[in-house]
Amino acid sequence: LPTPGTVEFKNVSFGYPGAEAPVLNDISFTAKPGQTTAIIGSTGAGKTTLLNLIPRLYDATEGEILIGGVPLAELGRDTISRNISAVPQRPYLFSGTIGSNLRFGAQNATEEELWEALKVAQADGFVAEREGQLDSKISQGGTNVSGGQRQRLCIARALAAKPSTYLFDDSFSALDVNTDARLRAALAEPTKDAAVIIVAQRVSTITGADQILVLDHGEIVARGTHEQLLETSETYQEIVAS
Ligand code: TTP
Ligand code: MG
Repeated sequence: LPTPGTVEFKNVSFGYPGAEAPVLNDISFTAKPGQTTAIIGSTGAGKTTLLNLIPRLYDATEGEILIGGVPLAELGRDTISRNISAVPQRPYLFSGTIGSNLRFGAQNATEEELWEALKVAQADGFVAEREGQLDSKISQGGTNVSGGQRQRLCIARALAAKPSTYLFDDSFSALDVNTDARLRAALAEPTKDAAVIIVAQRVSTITGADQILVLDHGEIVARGTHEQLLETSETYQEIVAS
């Protein structure tokens, strides 16, 4: 993979198989390494669908997605999964230990690296308090940790893999505002050379993003920085006010 991995959408449209209307319509943007691209928009706007196209959970119906200038179809699934860490909207933990969950995608990570990832994800404190720490057991689906802890463990897992692209689907919403802010500040260093794409509910999560895409009914209706959008986009103003 030519690194660093710029993610580029070129006139991408997508509809779920069997559905009449497309969910995404003519989406074009570039997410550059070292930058944060944020996606905001109401529920059902297509944010998750858009993110899921990047690791090829589905393929675009029209248009093209490229990473590092190479079309996804030419990259191969192994390369894609090695280079992309996605934290899904409903993060999932496997039955096993905290360590084995963190090593998914980072088999050779040392314990030190796992603790470093946990620290960035603001998860080192509660893992240190658990009996067995990295060896502490996670039940199927991660039901013996809280939703916010599960989210942070999945963020730590994403970091441990050291990818060139990070996809965060609403990953900060279960966190209180202060933890959210600390976590994003801590993310700056480990993600500084990566393309970071963040779907967010809370505007405060993304005010510092290099570019914000406002998605509405599958279309990008506005784009810019927080300050620019406050001036130019009624949809964005409504989101901020809500
Ligand atoms: P999403 O992409 O899930 O919308 P979203 O992520 O913006 O919403 P939220 O903020 O609630 O997370 O859905 C867009 C549309 O696609 C919606 O009409 C539901 C539909 N859809 C399917 O038909 N099948 C699917 O598997 C998914 C994920 C969505
Ligand atoms: Mg979603």
